[in-house]
Amino acid sequence: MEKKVKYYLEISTVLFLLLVLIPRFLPGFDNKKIAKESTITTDMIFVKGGTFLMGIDNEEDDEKPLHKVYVDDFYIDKHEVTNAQYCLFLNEIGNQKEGGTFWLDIADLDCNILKQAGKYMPVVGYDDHPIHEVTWYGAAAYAKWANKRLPTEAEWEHAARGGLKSNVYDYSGSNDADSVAWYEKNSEEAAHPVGEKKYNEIGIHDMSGNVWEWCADWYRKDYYEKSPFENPTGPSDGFYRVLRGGSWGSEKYDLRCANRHYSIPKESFNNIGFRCVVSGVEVEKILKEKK
Ligand SMILES: [Ca+2]
Ligand SMILES: [Ca+2]
Ligand SMILES: [Ca+2]
Repeated sequence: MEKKVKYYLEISTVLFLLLVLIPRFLPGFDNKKIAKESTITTDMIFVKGGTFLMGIDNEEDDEKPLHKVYVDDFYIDKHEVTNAQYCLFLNEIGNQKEGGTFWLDIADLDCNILKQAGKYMPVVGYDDHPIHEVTWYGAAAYAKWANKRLPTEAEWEHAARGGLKSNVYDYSGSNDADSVAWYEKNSEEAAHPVGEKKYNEIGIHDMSGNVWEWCADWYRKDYYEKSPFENPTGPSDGFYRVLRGGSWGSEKYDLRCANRHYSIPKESFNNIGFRCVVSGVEVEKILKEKK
């Protein structure tokens, strides 16, 4: 190699390393925070708080009674968390054990994330597919890493129903399941890339179908009979965590906004994923700090 070329390459390597490394040691530099600010404006939907009707009478027992609930303002992910997003988290934090199982069941043949040369990456063609084979713990850990949290069951239902702009559809965004959801009739037995179906009244995709979504709450069948009116957060303990929305393998009936389902938090399946929320007050705080 010519001396000049070699010299240039060495200088550019040093410059590159300085540019990458120096900001990490400057005060106030916080990768995660920056990620969070940008994702709030581009990847999250503002859901105006207020009073809405949660549940439904005359369907499954755990959905009754129809009752008034108030929730505060919050932001919710426009899409289910994807394999590409989950890999960013795994490459920073690792795949840890919690509750007796790994956050991501990477040994399961259905899992669309691989570990190669110590790095997690989506299987080719699966970047934009929703993460699945993830436990409730794995969902909650991702949310915490992203400075977000899992939605309460009440927040999830308020958002799925279209917030204060709700048209009171059966499914999130329509009474026609095919226009808004991947489910047993149209999915060909697999999840699809997020955001391909029509969004709901306030711009959120795939709340009905594609993958079930873990919520923060413990599940209890009779919870609605005596749940608090304001910002309910579920029973104080339990055995199952709440799942919402139905999946690519569900019957239409399970896609309903009011439908409730549940699973054991340390278990993972090829039809369960999640999305995250941030409280409105948290976002205000971040925006104020930015000014
Ligand atoms: Ca979903
Ligand atoms: Ca149900
Ligand atoms: Ca599994």
